[in-house]
Amino acid sequence: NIKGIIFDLDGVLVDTARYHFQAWRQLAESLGFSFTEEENERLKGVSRRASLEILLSMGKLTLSEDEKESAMASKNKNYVEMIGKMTPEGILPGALDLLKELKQSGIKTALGSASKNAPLILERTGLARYLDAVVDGNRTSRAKPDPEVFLLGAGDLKLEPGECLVFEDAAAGIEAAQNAGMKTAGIGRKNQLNRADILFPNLQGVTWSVLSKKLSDLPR
Ligand code: G16
Ligand code: MG
Repeated sequence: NIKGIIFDLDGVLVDTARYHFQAWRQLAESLGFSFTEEENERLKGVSRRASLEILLSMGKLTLSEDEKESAMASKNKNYVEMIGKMTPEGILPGALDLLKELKQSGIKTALGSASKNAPLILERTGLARYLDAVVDGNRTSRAKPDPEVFLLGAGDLKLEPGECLVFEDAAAGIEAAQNAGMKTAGIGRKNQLNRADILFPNLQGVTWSVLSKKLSDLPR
C-alpha cells in the first residue's frame, strides 16, 4: 500500500532537463565534438561527475583531473545562470495539482534528486512548501541507479521502501527506485522507460485516484 510518493526533480516536477542538455552540449562543443538530444538520454538523472565521464567517453576524450574540475565548473556556471532565472512557470503542467491533492489526501511527498542545485530550483519555483522531505545531491554520495537517494527519502518520511512510489523521467532513476524496492512511475516514452511499472507522458491529469487504480491493477 502506497503511503508516500518520491519525486525526481529534473524532467518530472520542473522543466530543467533541457537546461542540463543545453549546458552539456555547450561544453561538448567547446571541447570539439557534437552532442545530440538522443545521446543526452544517458546523462539524465546521473550525477554531474558521472555525466561528464559519459560525455567524455562519447567524445572519445581524456581529460586530467584538473581539466575535469574546470569542465564541470563551466557546465554548472552555465546551468546555474539558466535556473537562476526560473519562476513558478517552470513547474511542469500537472505537477502542482498533484502535489496539492496528495497533501490533502494525507500522502507524504519527498524529493529524490541527484542535483546539487535542487535547493535553488525549489526556491525559485516555490515548490519547497509542497514537499515533506528533500533529498538531493548534497546529501548523497552514490549516483542513480544506486538506490541511496530514494532510501534516504523513505527514511525521512518514516516509510518502508515498499510503501513508496517513485516518479522518474530517467532510466537510471527507474532502476534506482527498483533497486530500492519501490514501485515506479515513468514520465516519458516507453522506449526509454520500458522497465517502469506505470508510465505517463507527463503529470497532466495524473491524480491520486488515477494512480491508485493503476497501482491496484499491477500484478503482485
Ligand atoms: C539531475 C539531472 C541530471 C544532473 C544531475 C546533477 O537529476 O537529471 O542530468 O546531471 O541532477 O545535477 P547538478 O549538476 O545540478 O548537481 P534529477 O535526479 O533531479 O533528475
Ligand atoms: Mg530526472
